[in-house]
Amino acid sequence: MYLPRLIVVSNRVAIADRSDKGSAGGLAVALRGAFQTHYGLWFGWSGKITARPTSRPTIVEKDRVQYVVIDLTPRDRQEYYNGFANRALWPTMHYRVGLSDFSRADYLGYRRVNHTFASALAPFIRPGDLMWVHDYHLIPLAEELKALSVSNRIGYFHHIPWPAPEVLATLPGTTELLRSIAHYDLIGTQTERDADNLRRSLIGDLGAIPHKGGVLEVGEHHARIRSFLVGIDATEVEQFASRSGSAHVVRQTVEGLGSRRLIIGVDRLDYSKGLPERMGAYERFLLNNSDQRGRVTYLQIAPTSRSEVPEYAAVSRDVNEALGRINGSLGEPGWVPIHYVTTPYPRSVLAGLYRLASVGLVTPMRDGMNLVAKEYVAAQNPADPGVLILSKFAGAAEQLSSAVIINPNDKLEVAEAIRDALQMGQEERINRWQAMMIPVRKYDVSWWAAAFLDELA
Ligand code: ADQ
Repeated sequence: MYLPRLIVVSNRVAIADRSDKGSAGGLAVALRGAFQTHYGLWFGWSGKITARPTSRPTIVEKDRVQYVVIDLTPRDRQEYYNGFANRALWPTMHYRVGLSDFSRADYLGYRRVNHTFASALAPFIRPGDLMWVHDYHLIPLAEELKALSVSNRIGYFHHIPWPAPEVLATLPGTTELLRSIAHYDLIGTQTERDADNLRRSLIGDLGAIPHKGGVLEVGEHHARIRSFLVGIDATEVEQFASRSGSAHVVRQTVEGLGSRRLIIGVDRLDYSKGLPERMGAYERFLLNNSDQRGRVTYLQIAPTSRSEVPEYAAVSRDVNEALGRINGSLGEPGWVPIHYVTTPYPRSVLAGLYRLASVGLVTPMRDGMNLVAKEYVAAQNPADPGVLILSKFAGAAEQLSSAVIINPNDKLEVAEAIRDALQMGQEERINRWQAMMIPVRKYDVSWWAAAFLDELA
């Protein structure tokens, strides 16, 4: 079967690495699957900074993929990446309007870098290539490419939530971004709720005309908007988890636990993941169930991310404050209530740790999908699975309705869910787990990439 060449564009490019090193980021994990079937090219920022602007890319070939990367200037990184993308768009799209900090200079920097990306990429594009652009950093890219006479089909996948129109409208510049996004032929969101929010913004703000099949006519453009819930490589996680017992970290954890039961959380350190709130709920659980003190251990793995953005330093302080308070006031000689580590782990080790845990705590305040929820489920022992506690505000809740679904803003509800999960009988655990494994296996990462690319082609 003939497959067109695939060009993937994302802010950062993760050059393939078979060493199974940990990379804490959902996008890199998800995209690895897309290149397993298509020959292709991956374009984006190298992660490096150079003093002078350059649009001459560096090219690296590896495992059937050509990586084409450019460096950014300190100003680009500040305005485009730390600024508009991560201090304005990210909080607004996660419904944290109060944390959003708009600056016109950052917005102009965001548009400028999108223009730089388009100019550097255009010479590599051949007729017939399928183009797939990823995430909120690059909303204007199709418009920039089309201005350079690129006429290929271009799809866009939005990995984070698309907020309700009233929320989006609080951020200056978004009417222009809506005009830009309409240049894509296909726009994928995680959930139907996100797709609906985007359609409502386009209709309300730009007077777009809805047609059959989720297509919107926006001026001279026709964009199709559909949800494609992103999946994981379920088979890999299952295999890693069932073989992970010998890994050093896993053995060490087993020894350290003794007869205690493990509760696990794995997240990038980000305010959207609700870590201080989660720790507060665990504290409430220990206060209300004093018989559980010394009988459970909560392991929170949270590698730092975006540390140059002030709100991330603030969440790090909040986490450390909660950690000190809880471990100081509830810990006892020989028992630490929360173990907190900031190290990235290989995927195989993470899978082993998930499998050890009686409870998976996935309680984001908002999340596009949340792959950790699916990884936790896939890693469980089928005969004796643990219980997933999942926020209703994670996209994953749309598929994993057999998890224990909670509202992360209600500490007591989460505390009670932890208690119930620890007490849940084997039959109920198995029933819930089997129900969740059906979508986790069926709608895996290969399904996601194939479904999007088929539709785009
Ligand atoms: P993220 O916000 O990064 O992703 P998530 O979906 O949970 O969140 O993905 C994180 C990934 O990083 C997981 O695969 C996890 O295993 C890995 N990871 C986390 N901590 C790690 C550690 N210490 N060591 C190694 N690996 C670690 C964004 C959106 C999500 C969306 C994804 C994919 O915010 O909502 O699900 O993209 O679309």
